[in-house]
Amino acid sequence: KQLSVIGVPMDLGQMRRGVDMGPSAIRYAGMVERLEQLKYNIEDLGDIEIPRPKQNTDEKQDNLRNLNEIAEGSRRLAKAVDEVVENKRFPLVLGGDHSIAMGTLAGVAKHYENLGVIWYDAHGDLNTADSSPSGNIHGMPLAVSLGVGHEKLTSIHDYEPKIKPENIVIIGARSLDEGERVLIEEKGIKVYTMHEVDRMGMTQVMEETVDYLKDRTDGVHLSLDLDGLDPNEAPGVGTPVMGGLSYRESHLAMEMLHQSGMITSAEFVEVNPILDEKNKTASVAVGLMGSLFGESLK
Ligand code: DIR
Ligand code: MN
Ligand code: MN
Ligand code: MN
Repeated sequence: KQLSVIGVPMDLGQMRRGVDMGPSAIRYAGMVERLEQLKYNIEDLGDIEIPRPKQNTDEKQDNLRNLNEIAEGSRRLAKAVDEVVENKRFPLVLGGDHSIAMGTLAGVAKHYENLGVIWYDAHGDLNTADSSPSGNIHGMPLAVSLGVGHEKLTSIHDYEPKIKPENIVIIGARSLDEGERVLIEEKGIKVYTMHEVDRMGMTQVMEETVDYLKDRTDGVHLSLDLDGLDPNEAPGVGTPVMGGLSYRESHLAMEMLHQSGMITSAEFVEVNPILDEKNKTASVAVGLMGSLFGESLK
C-alpha cells in the first residue's frame, strides 16, 4: 500500500500550547521506520502551514476561538488530503488538535458516497458555538462535518455536509456536553461509551462496529484522539479524562480494524509533547499505527 503522511501543526482549536508539535513528536517516535517495516511505500509530505492569529489567541468571535485561522488551515489541509486520495494513496494525517478533522474529512469525503467515520475519543466533538462550554473549535469537528455549525466551517472545501450521522461510530466516550447528547439523540449517532466497552468488551464493540459500517459505507475514516486512551497510558493530551480505553484495548481495536480491511484514511490527533512524559504518547500513537497497518506476531 502507498501511504502519504501529512503533518498539521495546529494548536488554535484549544487552549494548551504545544499540540502544534504533535507531528514532530510522532515522527520522532519512529513512525516512518515502523511503517516501512510493514512494506509500505511512504511519502512524507511535510507539514501544512497554519496561519498565526493576529489578535490575542484568547479572543473569541461568536464563541469560536481563532475561527478564521482554523478555517484557512482546514482549507489547506482539505486540498492536500483531497490530492492524496485522488492519487490513490492512503492519507495518514498527524495532529495537531482535533479541529484538523474538519479539513481531513473535507478532503476525504468528497471521494465517497457514504464515508464511514470511527471517532475514537473521550469526547463527542459534537459541539456548536451555541452549545460549546469552551468556545474551542477542537470540540466541534464532528458536528461541523455533519453540516452543523458556523458556515465558515461547514463550507470548507465548498460542499456540505461531508458525512451522514448514520455512518458514524463513536468509541470511548466519557465526557459529553449537554448539547452533544441532544445531537447524538436527534441524529441517531451510534456511540459506544466506556460503559458499553466495559460491559461488552472491546472485541464485541469492534465486531459490531465493523458489521455496522461494512454494508452502509464505501470507505471508513479513523479519527483517533489520543485522549480516548486512559491518561495513565497517554498522558500527553490537553484534555485528559480518567477511566479511558487501555493500551491493550486500543491495540486490539486497531488489529481488528486492520483485519476488516475497511479503513481508507486515518488521523492521529491531540499529541502534546509538552504535556507528555518522554514522548510516551507519541510512541503509543506510532504503536497503534503499527497495529492498524498490520503488525502482528504470527
Ligand atoms: C469539550 C472538550 N467537550 C469542548 N472537547 C475535546 O471544549 O467542547 N474533544 N477535548 O476532544
Ligand atoms: Mn477529539
Ligand atoms: Mn480534543
Ligand atoms: Mn478528546
